[in-house]
Amino acid sequence: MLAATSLDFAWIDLQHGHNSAAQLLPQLQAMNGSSLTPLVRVRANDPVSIGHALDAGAEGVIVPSVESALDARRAVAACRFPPEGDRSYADFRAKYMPGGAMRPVLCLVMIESRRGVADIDEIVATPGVDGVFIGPADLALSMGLEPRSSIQPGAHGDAIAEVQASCDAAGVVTAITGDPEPMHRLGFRMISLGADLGFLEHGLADALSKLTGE
Ligand code: 3PY
Ligand code: MG
Repeated sequence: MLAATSLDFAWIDLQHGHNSAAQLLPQLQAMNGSSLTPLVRVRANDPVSIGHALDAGAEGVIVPSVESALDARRAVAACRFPPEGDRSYADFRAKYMPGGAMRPVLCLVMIESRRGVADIDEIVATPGVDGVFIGPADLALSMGLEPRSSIQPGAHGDAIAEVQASCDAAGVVTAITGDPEPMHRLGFRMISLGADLGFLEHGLADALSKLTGE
């Protein structure tokens, strides 16, 4: 269904939600070959999870909780074959994709903590980091705030603006989740519109309210 929309990308979440690594392959098969770029948020910054997602046909990975240049180098190394990195070669499925098993893939690192914001310049300067995905909820938690997916005025908003400015200066894309309209006004050009369960919840609430008037 997603592949038939005009979305530019979709991400399959293996960090949160209840998708499993076994479900990943058919989900990617359904999206490969469409105009949509399938990304996978891996469960953690570890080479096995990252390699598995890329071998299964992801066009890129979103790596959670990157807090330092060391974390960023680890994520990049898992995405790139030698000499740039140390990704292990497997050609079972990926070789049938356009570009083959060694096709270029995106490495997006998530900034979602105060520590990540503090090290943002070093993180975006890491060769091979294609973009930054901001996690507003975890970032808020790390600042002692409510874990909302929106941008909160004050220190939270300032931290997000700082990340955006560093990414712009380094020439890497900044992506974010949350309410798309304000995010777009703030200059974000890669925006995650929401999640399947949220759409289901809101769609059901809308349908019910039409019936009950509540
Ligand atoms: C966050 O807001 O922390 C996220 O990871 C968004 O998915
Ligand atoms: Mg998060």
